[in-house]
Amino acid sequence: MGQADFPSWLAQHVQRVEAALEGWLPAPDAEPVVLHQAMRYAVLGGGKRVRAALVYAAGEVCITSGGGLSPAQRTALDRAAAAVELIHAYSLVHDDLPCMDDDDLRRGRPTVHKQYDEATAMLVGDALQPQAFELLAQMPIAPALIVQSVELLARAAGSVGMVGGQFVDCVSVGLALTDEQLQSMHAMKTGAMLQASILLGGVVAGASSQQRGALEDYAEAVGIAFQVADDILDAVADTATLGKTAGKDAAANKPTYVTLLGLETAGQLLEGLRKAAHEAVRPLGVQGARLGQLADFIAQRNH
Ligand code: GRG
Repeated sequence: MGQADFPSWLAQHVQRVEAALEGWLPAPDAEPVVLHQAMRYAVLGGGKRVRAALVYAAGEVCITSGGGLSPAQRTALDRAAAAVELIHAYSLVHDDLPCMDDDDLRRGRPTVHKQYDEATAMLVGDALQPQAFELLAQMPIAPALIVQSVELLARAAGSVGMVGGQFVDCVSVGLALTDEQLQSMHAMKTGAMLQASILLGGVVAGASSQQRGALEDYAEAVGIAFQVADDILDAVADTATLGKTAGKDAAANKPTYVTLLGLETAGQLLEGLRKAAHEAVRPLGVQGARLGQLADFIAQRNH
């Protein structure tokens, strides 16, 4: 499993989840047509598919038998990967609304409320969320693993995870958060869904307790690394284009890792988290290398 084959592994798995989403989202001519078209617009309009890739990588790592994933496990991973992307897409649609970040562009295209309208955007998010759980419920694996998967994703997406973190973020505008408070907010807002993607891959693949332990340690590092990288990218992009130094969130008076730590220390934190992610998957042996490569991709991405 060399570094060189990572881009083709990633492209292949992005293609897999795209095909899964394309096939499982409601057809564009199914009633109510506009809602279904808007759901497809929200989900199929690009995106790096990092969360789906984490599901696949974690699942594949946990299958140590020579035969690899069974067709049923492969289908279950497709459903789990599509489910996390549906929740993620819903969160972006709602996050872009005027009552939240009020963004006009997402993934290089008009946001859903700009392309359609606000009520449609709200309902798109509302509809994507239950569809994610429908996909999990239909996974062809042991019922006990389905129940664990549903619970895992529900907790990560809810008030002690993504939605809770978004709430804390919304009410923190203009406040001086401590390092711990910022970390906790991001761990909930973005980290929880990334962590759930990793653990979901393990659950679906029937991971042993030793494998689950390694995935948990890896997930903790990657969950934070993603946000630190995002804050650095935001700050660097703004410095290049606008001459500002701390990024869009900072300009909106939202605390970020860069405003709190400075660019250099944030970069050091990111590198430490990247190394911690590699360390965490060491017990998984040679198979763990894929997760290490994915951690590198998340930490070193340029968008
Ligand atoms: C509104 C319920 C609700 C939750 C919103 C995750 C989130 C919570 C909002 C996203 C806001 C945002 C832009 C956060 C920065 C980090 C982040 C999640 C970026 C977008 O994720 P990527 O880079 O996006 O994985 P793609 O488009 O590649 O899927």
